Amino acid sequence: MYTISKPVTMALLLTLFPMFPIASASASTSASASAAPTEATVTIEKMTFHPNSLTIPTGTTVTWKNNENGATYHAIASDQPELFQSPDFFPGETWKFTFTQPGTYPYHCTPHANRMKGTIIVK
Ligand SMILES: [Cu+2]
Repeated sequence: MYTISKPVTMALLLTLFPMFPIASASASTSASASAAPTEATVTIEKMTFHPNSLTIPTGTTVTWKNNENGATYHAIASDQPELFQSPDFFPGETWKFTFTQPGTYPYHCTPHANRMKGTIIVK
């Protein structure tokens, strides 16, 4: 009895056990492939972008949020012409842009170009 049931148990273990790593590996692969788009936020306070330099994965949507006190409006524009340009947005308002290509994207604030500069690094 033992000589028969033991090999059967071993065979069952060998058959079943490798399924767990395979199942978890395929689960994590599909999870990263179908992951929801990443979101990131740059806050604007006292004429400064926080963070000033932001590194994100490709496909991330960046939201710029105007957190100024008062009525100071800002507008986000890529240094490279015609890549992105927001309208003016006021305290409490936001503007979003999705980065679909890897690269380094320096940008500035249109009304305060001389003192408000930031960089988005897309990997
Ligand atoms: Cu500004």
